[in-house]
Amino acid sequence: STPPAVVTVTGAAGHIGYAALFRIAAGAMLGHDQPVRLRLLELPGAVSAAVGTAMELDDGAFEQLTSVDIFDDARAAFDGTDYALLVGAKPRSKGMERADLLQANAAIFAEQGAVLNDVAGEDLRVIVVGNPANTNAAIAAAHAPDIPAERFTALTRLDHNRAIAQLSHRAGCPAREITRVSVWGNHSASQYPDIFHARVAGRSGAEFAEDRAWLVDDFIPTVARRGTAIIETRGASSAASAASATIDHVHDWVLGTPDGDWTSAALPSPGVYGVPEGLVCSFPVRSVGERWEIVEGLDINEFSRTRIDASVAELADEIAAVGDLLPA
Ligand code: NAX
Repeated sequence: STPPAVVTVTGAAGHIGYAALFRIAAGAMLGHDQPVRLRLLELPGAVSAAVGTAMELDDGAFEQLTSVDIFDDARAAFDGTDYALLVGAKPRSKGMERADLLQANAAIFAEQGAVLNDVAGEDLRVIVVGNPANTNAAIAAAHAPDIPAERFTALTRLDHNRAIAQLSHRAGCPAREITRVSVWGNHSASQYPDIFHARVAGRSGAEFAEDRAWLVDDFIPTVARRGTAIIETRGASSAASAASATIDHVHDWVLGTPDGDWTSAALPSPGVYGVPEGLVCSFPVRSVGERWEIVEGLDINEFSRTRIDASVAELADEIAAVGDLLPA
């Protein structure tokens, strides 16, 4: 029988963790035939909430859920892990500057990267969800010298899915008829959802992009500011959609992207598309043989270039702001 995969979820008692765990247990992430051992990592004050979540997981009687263990110690939670879903992060509090938020989280992810380096399984895959996700992933990778940098990724699949949803409304077609959308850059308001290479129910995405007023004043800002719109409308930040996108990301990484399509994920740049090496930047990607491959050779027009460059400049600024937490 298939040996169980070890999945560690940090911030497991938070909103995204709560929504993700039940779908992971049900097989949505790694497949319905893959047994899973769940490890929940929380801050000491939230351990009781995690224990309650574990009781509910128990009550799901999931066929492939082998065990659920709860930790407030990263070393124990990451020991031998195959998948690290790094969701837990320090939220921005009132009056906190962005630079302070970057620093506080950089410290968390530096430590988690170092611990993963010491104790994680041979075949570790990491997805950072906690914000600022791209830079947190870069910091974790920098503190894990023995793990290939490409194993550290950050979530921009939610932005990708949001772009598909908006385009499907515009085109009046179902989401499944839209392929080859690309999200470039940072998971922030500077991100660039690119439809120039998309296929939309048999038409080219570039046709829709010809309506520049819609593209610039509607589509791009709606996708990039969707998180804020959700907070304003729902009264709480995106949780189930973020959990769903996290599951999509790992699912496609392990089980492959569909033929003829690609998705978006933030990965350490190998120096392609003018993105400096090492910045964790969102690219169009395919998964082949359980490895992300950046879709190369796309023609980047002037409009796209300017927007990609702006988001990449923001990523470079973030890294500069936490520079003292990067190993020399
Ligand atoms: P919650 O505040 O509901 O949950 C976060 C949990 O993490 C808390 O239970 C907290 O105790 C725990 N935690 C904090 N520091 C920890 C640490 N060092 N080790 C272990 N656990 C720790 O937030 P939630 O709504 O679940 O969001 C989690 C993160 O996802 C936030 O940083 C949020 O900004 C980020 N998001 C990222 C998205 C993306 O697309 N990349 C979209 C959704 C979301 O905004």
